[in-house]
Amino acid sequence: METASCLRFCVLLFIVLIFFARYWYPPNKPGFLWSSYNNARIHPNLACVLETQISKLNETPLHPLDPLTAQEINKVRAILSTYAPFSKSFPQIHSLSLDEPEKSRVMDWKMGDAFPPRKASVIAFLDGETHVLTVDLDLGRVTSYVTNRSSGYPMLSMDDIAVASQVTRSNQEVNKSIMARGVDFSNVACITPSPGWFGPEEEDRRVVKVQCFSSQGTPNFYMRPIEGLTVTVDLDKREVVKISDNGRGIPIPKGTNTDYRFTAQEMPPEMEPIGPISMEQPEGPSFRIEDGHMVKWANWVFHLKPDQRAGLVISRAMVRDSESGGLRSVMYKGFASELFVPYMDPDEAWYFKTFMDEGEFGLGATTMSLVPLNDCPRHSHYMDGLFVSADGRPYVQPNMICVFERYAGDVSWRHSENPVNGFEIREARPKVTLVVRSVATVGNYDYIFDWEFQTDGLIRIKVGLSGMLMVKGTSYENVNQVPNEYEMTGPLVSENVIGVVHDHYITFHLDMDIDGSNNSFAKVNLVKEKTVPGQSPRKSYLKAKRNVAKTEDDARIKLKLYDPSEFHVVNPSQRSRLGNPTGYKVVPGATAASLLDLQDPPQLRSAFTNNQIWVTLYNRSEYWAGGLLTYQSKGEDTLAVWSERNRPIENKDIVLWYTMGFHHIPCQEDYPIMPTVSSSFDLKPVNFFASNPILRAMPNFEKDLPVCRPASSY
Ligand SMILES: *[C@@H]1O[C@H](CO)[C@@H](O)[C@H](O)[C@H]1NC(C)=O
Ligand SMILES: *[C@@H]1O[C@H](CO)[C@@H](O)[C@H](O)[C@H]1NC(C)=O
Ligand SMILES: *[C@@H]1O[C@H](CO)[C@@H](O)[C@H](O)[C@H]1NC(C)=O
Ligand SMILES: *[C@@H]1O[C@H](CO)[C@@H](O)[C@H](O)[C@H]1NC(C)=O
Ligand SMILES: [Cu+2]
Repeated sequence: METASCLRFCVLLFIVLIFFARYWYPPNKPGFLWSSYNNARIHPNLACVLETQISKLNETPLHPLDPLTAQEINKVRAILSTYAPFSKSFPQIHSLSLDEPEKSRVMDWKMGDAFPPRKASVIAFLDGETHVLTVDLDLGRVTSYVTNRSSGYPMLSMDDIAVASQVTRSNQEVNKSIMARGVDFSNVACITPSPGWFGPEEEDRRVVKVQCFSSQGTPNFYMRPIEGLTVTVDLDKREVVKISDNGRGIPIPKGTNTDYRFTAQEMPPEMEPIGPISMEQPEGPSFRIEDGHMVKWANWVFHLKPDQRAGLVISRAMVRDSESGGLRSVMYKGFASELFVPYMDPDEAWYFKTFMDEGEFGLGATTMSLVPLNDCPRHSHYMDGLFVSADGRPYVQPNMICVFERYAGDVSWRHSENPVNGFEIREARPKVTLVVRSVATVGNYDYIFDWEFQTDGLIRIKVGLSGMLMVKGTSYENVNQVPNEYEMTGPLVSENVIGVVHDHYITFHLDMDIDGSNNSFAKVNLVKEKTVPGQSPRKSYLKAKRNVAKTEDDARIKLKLYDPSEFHVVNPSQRSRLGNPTGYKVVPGATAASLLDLQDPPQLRSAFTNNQIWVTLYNRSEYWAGGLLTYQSKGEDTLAVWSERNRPIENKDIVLWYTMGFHHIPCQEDYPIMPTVSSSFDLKPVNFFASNPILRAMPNFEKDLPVCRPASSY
């Protein structure tokens, strides 16, 4: 029986593996030793299965939160083209996505009910003006619009990036400067860093910086900067407004051994080979994705969708009560709201590198297809994004999210009992989780976003950083040539290459709805108590003191190791059998805080990183921590500004914001591509369940796990 089921999968796999073998290991690859090593890893008789579940885009929405369909996007485009302000020329579309219905409408909606009106939220740009519009698809017209909402501009479109690159390449002065450094123009790759905002000089027009690299001899051009050459391009006039060129004496790093592609490796790794490895699921995965977007797994149900700006959005996350079996609300909506990456170098070619990658470039827009079996394991389900290009037409971003079950060999709970007490007990339960993953590749950097759901009710949000450092060219080849190492803005990571010190901050919008919308935020502070003489042999102990935040001011949290607290979102009107309010706590992981001057322009724009935790009153206009229009913004529309209103937040519909931070001092191992560095934080039930919700979880039994072996051994 077991053998038969293994064999069934085997045939399919065999075919797929042959295909893969041709793809991964081209027959004419150089390096004899290495290719025979590779071939040893292809075992044509292995009995397992490769099963890629390809998503199908819905033709009609099936849930009020479902993204706009291709038909709906086309309809919005048609409505916009007859809209009076756009009658002369169609604007550039920088964002076009579902305008979600009011929360209460979504929460009341049940399968089979009529839909709340389908609306689109559009950010368009025409003749120097930003138009923020709402289009009602049922009424067939624009129902609300504003122009120039705040200082900033919309997310760059792919067209903008193409324009910037083309304008730069056709500039004679740039051409001359690049040729003067001995770089052949056909081997030049340019990137388009956003300019940030640094006062009046670049205000009132959309600009982008352009910097170029030599791609001669390597696809990893990031490691070969043409240092000091920065071109400022006006995106709308399509012209160069400034060229700063002060790095001519700096050599372009050689870029030897920087090609990271598997096919370019000529030597095997210096280690014992690891055999093929994968998780077995003899009966296939246990999750379902219904109607394209509803994910159902174990005790969890949630809505999942791709988003051009946020990457992925989790909505209506509900967990089944371990006693009653009823579904209970945990989180109405969760997503990465902004990503701030300031580089620590005041030079002319570096000072502006203070990216707000999400509002400036988009985490979904920069997401590319995941690599099966490597980005996501076997049995993953892949979901496509349907996004909108600058001309207002839909396009598919294929396989941009994957969903899979993870068994990493961990234990979800266990105990063994010492026989001295009269019991011979060894109980352990395997930990299986469900992961939702997408990876944004914002230029050189890759951000791996994981939302991991556990059966004990915990949600772990994890971000992994990989890809390429943004490096700076230098004339130094060795630290012994450097008169004063502290004068460099980062360590030497290769000859003529400095890895500039920088930070990464990812701010999450977490609209917690614990058993309903009206929640409170409580700090549970550990306080050191001292005993009075004679009371106890102890001198000191800790007590937990609960403080419920009344206003937004009370909920701005800076983490402190020596003044620790837990941070609970509770529903004060939903009490457990014991009278405790039901809740979830946010549990910070390894993190970092921004140390920039609070008045430094990048920090003003990213003031949402001034605290690690904030709680705000729910407001459907307050989704993007760095503001709706982030590009070149001055910081008047950030989470920090909203929180200043100091609204009451006790027993209200509230939103929790958490910022995860990384300080990054590069090192040699980050060159030429970084091994993933990650951090996470948890949303963990606290007095939410009556007791351990996975007490009755099943152990693994040998009989349920047939072992796949090479077919020749049967
Ligand atoms: C919007 O900004 C543009 C460019 O700065 C300006 O010409 C226009 O008058 C502004 N429109 C409004 C309504 O403020
Ligand atoms: C750069 O300048 C050289 C010499 O003037 C010219 O031959 C070449 O076509 C130019 N390249 C581009 C891309 O404009
Ligand atoms: C939440 O509280 C408000 C009063 O602050 C009340 O009007 C509203 O009905 C409550 N909502 C729910 C879902 O209980
Ligand atoms: C909701 O947010 C917008 C944008 O920040 C703001 O203008 C509006 O006053 C807010 N509404 C409330 C009730 O706070
Ligand atoms: Cu980094």
